[in-house]
Amino acid sequence: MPPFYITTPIYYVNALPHLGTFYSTVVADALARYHRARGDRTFFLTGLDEHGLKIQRIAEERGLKPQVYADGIADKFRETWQRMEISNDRFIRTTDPDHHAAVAEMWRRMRAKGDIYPAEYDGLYCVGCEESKTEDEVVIEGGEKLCPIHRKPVEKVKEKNYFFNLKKYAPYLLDLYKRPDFIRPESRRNEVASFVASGLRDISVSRLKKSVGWGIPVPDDPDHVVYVWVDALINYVTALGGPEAVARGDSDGDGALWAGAHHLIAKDILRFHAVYWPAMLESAGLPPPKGIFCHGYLTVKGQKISKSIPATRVDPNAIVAELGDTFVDPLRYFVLREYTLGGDGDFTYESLFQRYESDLGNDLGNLLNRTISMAHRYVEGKVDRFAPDPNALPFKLEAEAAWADFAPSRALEATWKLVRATNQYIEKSAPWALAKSPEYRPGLLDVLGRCLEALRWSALMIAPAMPNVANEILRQLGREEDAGTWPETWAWPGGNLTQPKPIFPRIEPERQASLIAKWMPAEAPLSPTSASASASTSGAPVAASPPAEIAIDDFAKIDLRVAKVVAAERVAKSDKLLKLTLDVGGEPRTVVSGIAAAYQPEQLVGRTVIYLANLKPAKICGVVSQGMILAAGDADVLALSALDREVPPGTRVR
Ligand code: ME8
Repeated sequence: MPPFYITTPIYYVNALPHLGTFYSTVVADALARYHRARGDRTFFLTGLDEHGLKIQRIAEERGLKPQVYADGIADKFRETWQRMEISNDRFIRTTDPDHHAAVAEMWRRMRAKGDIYPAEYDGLYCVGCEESKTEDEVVIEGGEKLCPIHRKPVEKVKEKNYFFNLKKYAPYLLDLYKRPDFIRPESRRNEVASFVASGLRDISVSRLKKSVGWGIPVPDDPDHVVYVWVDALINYVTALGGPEAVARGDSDGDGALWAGAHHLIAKDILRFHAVYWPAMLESAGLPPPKGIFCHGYLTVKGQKISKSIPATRVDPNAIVAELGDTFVDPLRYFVLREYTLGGDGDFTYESLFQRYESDLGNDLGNLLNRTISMAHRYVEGKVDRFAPDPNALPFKLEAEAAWADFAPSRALEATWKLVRATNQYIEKSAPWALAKSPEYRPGLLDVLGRCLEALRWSALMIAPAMPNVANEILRQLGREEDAGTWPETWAWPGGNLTQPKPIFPRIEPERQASLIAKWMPAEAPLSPTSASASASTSGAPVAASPPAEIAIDDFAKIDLRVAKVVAAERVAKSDKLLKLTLDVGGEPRTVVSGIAAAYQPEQLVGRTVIYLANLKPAKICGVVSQGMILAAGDADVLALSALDREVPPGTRVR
């Protein structure tokens, strides 16, 4: 069995946990719990990214030393994760002393390889992204150069610092991407591979201490601090004992865990993990991680949940403060079951309450309650026989395959097949009828034993998602000793059944409505205050709630036309944008469109689309875009507009 080492991103201390960071952390936790239950050597790491200009400035604004500021936020994260039953083996902070040592060691190794060299840096920097930007990557508004993600001015930086020879690693990286499962899902792998294939630039990996003081000093050159992303990525190696331990892969320490390292991240930080990080590791003589799993964004009304857009803030702490700690497990279950890992998903409180009622209350809660009640009522709580269940094993195998495949939603779906099938089995075998005559007693015991065993299996199979609920079910079954294991054989081993106790109390509709009104005020502005992490075609933030009504005259101002794509190519150094040449009946038009993640250029040539002709031209990544094409989707493009029969380019669409 290979070891299983799972990491979350280390979150910036510029904000408190929200549903987005909760999601990544709960997914990692569930995977870790599953692998532990299977007996795999497991290590689960989460933590905080505390250095860099962004944090330095926030601390300054609050009149605090960065360390004092970071300590305060770190306490909040720790408390939150403890409350949410996050079972991390270490909570790493980039200000931890062993991390400083690991960063220094990695730096020395990369330098010894000849990959770090001094050079003049003259460019643009977005503090929000903590990343340099090229002229092509910024949008110009009101004469100012803005980061398309943060919509804030980028800063001009001109200083001497150290560079890393990233270009040299392009062939290595392209080769690495051929490994199945190195980057999942596959669409993300393709995106990264085409980014690397389009040409890499060397990256700046230090800043002058006098401009960014809050960081780890560059070994042997105290005038510089290590670039915050280089610092941050190394945390994954620090936690296993540092570069030496990982290079040796020593099995007596934690170094051997590296062979099973999986980084769970969202797509915002894919490039750092899939391009910079493996190149740094290779340079330092360390093997790459086993895999990078990139999940999508959770959104509210189509807008990415993000710390900088208050109306999208869904606060797991606030939910649990209101509904009690017993709601931690339902909330965990909801995010794991509702969203397919890898895709985007919209959050609503309505769907949270709905799953609580149906999956948890009606299916699982009901099964527990009725089974234990019947066992007490009909056979004094003593069940020493059980019937086989031909479907339990296939359901369990399905769940195992899904957990192994980073698919919590499918794993829980398979688990619920067992729960639901057992409820149906109760209806069909009608224990209440069997209880009427003593001659049916053996059959009655078989039915009840099968239900109890199904509950025991279900408890163990839901434990990665709902550890407390699992324990409570096992307690009611009198099977506490099974906690932390995975079901093996189908055989109800007997247990001291307690009195049934409902685990998912009903939340009355009026209560639900008033909570929703409190958490999601109807008037909450979703329009961008400052940021949307996914830039739309024009670089403007994605529109959120449905816009206000318009009159027909307003619509008449919009000039929609049929257009045919005659050429399509990637926009250099952008993984989101394609440059399209359109036949619109007259002069060909050029449009820059943010559809590169959903479509390959060659899929588009010859396609008919709907084109907004009278949009004011805008310069995007150095290309003048004349209008835009219509597509469906919010944070991500899901489908392109099309017509159901051929009409000539230029035809009006009304
Ligand atoms: O990027 N949906 O930290 P960060 C899903 N410090 N996941 C979300 C999300 C959303 N709406 N919003 C945030 C950083 N996340 C760096 C990482 S790692 C060496 C350094 C999650 O605080 C998701 O996992 O901005 C995303 O990748 C991460 O939070 C970004 O966290």
